[in-house]
Amino acid sequence: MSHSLTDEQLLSLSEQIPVWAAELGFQQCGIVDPDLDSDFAQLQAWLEKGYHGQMNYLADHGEKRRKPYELVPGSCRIISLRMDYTPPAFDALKLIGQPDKAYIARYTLGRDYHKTMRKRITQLGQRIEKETSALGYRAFVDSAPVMERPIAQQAGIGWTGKHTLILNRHAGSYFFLGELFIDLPLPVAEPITKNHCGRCTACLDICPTNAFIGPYELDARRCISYLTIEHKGAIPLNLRPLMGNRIFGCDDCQLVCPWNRFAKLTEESDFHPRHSLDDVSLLTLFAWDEATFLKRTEGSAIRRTGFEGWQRNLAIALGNSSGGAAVIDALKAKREASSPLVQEHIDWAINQLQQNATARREA
Ligand code: B12
Ligand code: SF4
Ligand code: SF4
Repeated sequence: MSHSLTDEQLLSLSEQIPVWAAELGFQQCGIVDPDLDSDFAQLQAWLEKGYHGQMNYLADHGEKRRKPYELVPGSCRIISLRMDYTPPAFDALKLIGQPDKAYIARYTLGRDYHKTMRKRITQLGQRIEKETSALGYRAFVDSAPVMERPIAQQAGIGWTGKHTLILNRHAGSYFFLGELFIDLPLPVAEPITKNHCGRCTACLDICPTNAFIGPYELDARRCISYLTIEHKGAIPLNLRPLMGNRIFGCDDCQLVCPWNRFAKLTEESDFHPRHSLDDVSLLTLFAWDEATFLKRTEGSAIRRTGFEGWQRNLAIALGNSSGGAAVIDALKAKREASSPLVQEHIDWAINQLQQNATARREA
């Protein structure tokens, strides 16, 4: 769609967009005409090393990742948007230290962010359209082949931390990213070129599964977030004891980051915990049947792992728990009706608990 706005009108619009974005619940936004050539080369090198595991979709649509405007013909700018998600009254470190409770990553305790974000980004598009009368636009959150992090960095949202996430000096890293592709040649933001990680290596050192090859390089196949959400099938035996009670996602590399002292609590009620998922025992969740799982995870990103993945993850966490007769009984009771994959993880858990109990007796 062609536009008839003067440079002055485009400038004034670019100043107005952050105001509308804030009204829609975004904490930050930046307009960018991205150059992704070097990021794309890094992505290719990462894929060639096989660090993506089963996430084959990351290798699809190569050219569209490098030249994002091909996704939305006619578009010539991207508005990158940030929405904070830290839920209130959630003591993550305390929860990780309680082996009989479930740890679910803080980004997914409430409503699926894809839904909330996409709706708001589309509303931003509608707001701009109202002002300009003719606009071509499209909203993206996570799902499409869009390299969201380098785009956010070039849009001035933050820098890439050694844990590979985007970080902001005033907001830490607990936020989602989304994009609005538009066909107006708006003035662009200053990219963030300064990296404020300095000599810190806290995120690399804390990772429970040693998933970082080095700064800025993650072997997703070892990352608990990948294992619990994206990976289908059996979890490698050597990684299971290292997963602790993390049954969906992982926050450790962000929890230790000094910049997250500046993260603000979200006022977005969609991201507040549902069904007490921020304080629930492993046994309570393991007792859910498939119907309960589907009901309690309605509208939540947790559905992505599926009921079988959910039970598999819980069986591992129970194997890492403090155990006792109730846990062993629950594992045995579920075994019969479970899939072969879950049965194998249940057997591992029982064996693990028995070995731990023997070791404790002998100590
Ligand atoms: C695949 C994916 C994953 C995978 C792989 C993660 C990864 N690091 O790549 C898994 C399942 C493990 C994952 C986990 C998580 N994810 Co994720 N994920 C994605 C997704 C869909 C694609 C990311 C991607 O392209 N990875 C491929 C690799 C190669 O890209 P990369 O690491 O960014 O590499 C770039 C840079 O690091 C740089 N680079 C590479 N090497 C080097 C070397 C040097 C020296 C330098 C300077 C740079 C550099 O170039 C690369 C290309 O741009 C994005 C959404 C999207 N469409 O972008 C969300 C996204 C990145 N995830 C997100 C979140 C919230 C998470 C989790 C925190 C969730 C959780 N709590 O469990 C964890 C964090 C784990 C971690 N430390 O990264 C958010 C991050 C928001 C933010 N603040 O940055 C995103 C943007 C989703 C969203 N819309 O909000 N995720
Ligand atoms: S999310 Fe957890 S497992 Fe993945 S890199 Fe960060 S600390 Fe390691
Ligand atoms: S923990 Fe340290 S190295 Fe890691 S992202 Fe934060 S500041 Fe950077």
